[in-house]
Amino acid sequence: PPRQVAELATQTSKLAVSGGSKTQTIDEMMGQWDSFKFAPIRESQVSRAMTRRYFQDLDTYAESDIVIVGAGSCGLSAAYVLGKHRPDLKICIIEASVSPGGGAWLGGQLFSAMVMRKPADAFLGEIGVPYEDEGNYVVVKHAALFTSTIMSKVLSLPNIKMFNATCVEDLITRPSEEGVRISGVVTNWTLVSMHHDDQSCMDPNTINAPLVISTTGHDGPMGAFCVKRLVSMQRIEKLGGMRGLDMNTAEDAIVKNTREIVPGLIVGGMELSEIDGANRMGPTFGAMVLSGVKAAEEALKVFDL
Ligand code: AHZ
Repeated sequence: PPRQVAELATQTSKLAVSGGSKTQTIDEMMGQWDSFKFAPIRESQVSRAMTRRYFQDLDTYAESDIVIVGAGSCGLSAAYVLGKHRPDLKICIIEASVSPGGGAWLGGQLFSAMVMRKPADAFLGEIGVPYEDEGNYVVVKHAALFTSTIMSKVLSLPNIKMFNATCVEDLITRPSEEGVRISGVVTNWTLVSMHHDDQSCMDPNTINAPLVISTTGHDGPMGAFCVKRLVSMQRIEKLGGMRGLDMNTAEDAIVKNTREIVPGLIVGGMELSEIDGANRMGPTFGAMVLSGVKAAEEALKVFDL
């Protein structure tokens, strides 16, 4: 009966509160497994704990200050700098994959170590990732150490929300003196976006923002999304197309060319190589983090006005 259900819910939430307040350390827990018991819970509490927060976040970030598209090494670095410097800005990250991090979980091919050329070691020092100094470059013992650390820093910031398993499938535009200004993003669950061709119409959702930073990587099933859309909406004539690998040329070019491509859209990381016809650098990540820093700096100029 509904009354009993309500009473049980009240009881379990009281128990959960008292259970939660009696904090036991892990060391105290060890060796006590015979008497071990979790604090009780009602299933609906779990559902509500998740959905209430998610829908609150959707509401809060429907009007964001900055949207970052793509949570690879470049996007996460940009998010870190922005979130740290401007705790007053609402920063929303949209990541197509369930697992954020892009190509930065391994150092290259399937090898673990991650190389960063100097002076990008400054970024590792900033976020507290240890490395071996090899002279002109440094080596992090596992790329996942870098990626998990930057991600934990970014996700701990109160003014940043990441919506993963969600992709940007279009850009919001507004007429402006320069022709068009990018004013936000059109989103959908990635799994829904992947089925537009075999299901009936499944309309998307939107996020308004005066500034979008796109870091969706080089061309691929999802990559280079925003710059490809700029071509199809006739804001740029054509893509230069990423060129062959040259570490020295490529990394300098990516950092140098990190910029606002059309009003309201800053592009960073490997997505840039598709516009500019720049070389790829392969498995060296200094340009990704410093392009993220520069993209953040470009964005901050807009908000510092
Ligand atoms: O899932 C993508 C990845 O996590 C995400 N993404 C792509 N399209 C998206 C869309 N909506 C939302 N439409 C989208 N998310 O963007 C992220 C891109 O991460 P990445 O690691 O591919 O790009 P990056 O520019 O941050 O780093 C590039 C790393 C590379 S590639 C490379 C080479 O090929 O030579 N070398 C380096 C260092």
